[in-house]
Amino acid sequence: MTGVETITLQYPDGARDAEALMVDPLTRDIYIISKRDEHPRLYRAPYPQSTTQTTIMEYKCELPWQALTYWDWVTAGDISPDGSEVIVRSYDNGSIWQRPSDANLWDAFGQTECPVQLLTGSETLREAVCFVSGFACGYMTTSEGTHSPINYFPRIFKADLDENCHVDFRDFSFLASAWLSAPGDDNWNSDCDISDPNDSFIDANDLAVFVGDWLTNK
Ligand SMILES: [Ca+2]
Ligand SMILES: [Ca+2]
Repeated sequence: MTGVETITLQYPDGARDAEALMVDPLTRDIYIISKRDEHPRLYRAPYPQSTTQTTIMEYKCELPWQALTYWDWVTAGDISPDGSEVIVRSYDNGSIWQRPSDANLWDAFGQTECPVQLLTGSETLREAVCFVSGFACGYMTTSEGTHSPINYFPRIFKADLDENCHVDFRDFSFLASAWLSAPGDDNWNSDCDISDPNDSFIDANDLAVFVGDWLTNK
């Protein structure tokens, strides 16, 4: 290979096995999550990383991941392109954490954990995960070996009224504008009728769905 530089990293607390490597798009820091620890450990190599000297990484936190069992090791992770979310997968579990605005990446792991769906049956070694953005929002997973399928998991939120993959105040403004409206009203907006079932009226039933989505996908 050409055009490649080597970054040599060292753990501050002894050798560890690790398979999850992430780059923070906001800071360009490199993060590694340890694999075979009962509680996975997060390490940071701050930007700019040396290509001539060994960088001793900083230990930042343990992942508060109660679903993991002893053999359910972390195999992959990714940070969303806007830096607002972290997804981590193990053999059997996957979760997304929201990073508060203007916060450090490790602060995300102090936030509410949102478990996500994985296809553990058809993925034998379950080694990779990444966010998808741009044309769609969601995440992809795949496994080791040749001809491993790539699985796409769309994240669809009814409350994402402007379809930008986030549920936030901008979406809420649409719901508020259509509040207590019905077809024929000047402020009627059928997109806001997200209650289950749709009932051609915008009220607390739609707000309940909205709040649920907002708490899941900020
Ligand atoms: Ca939105
Ligand atoms: Ca409704």
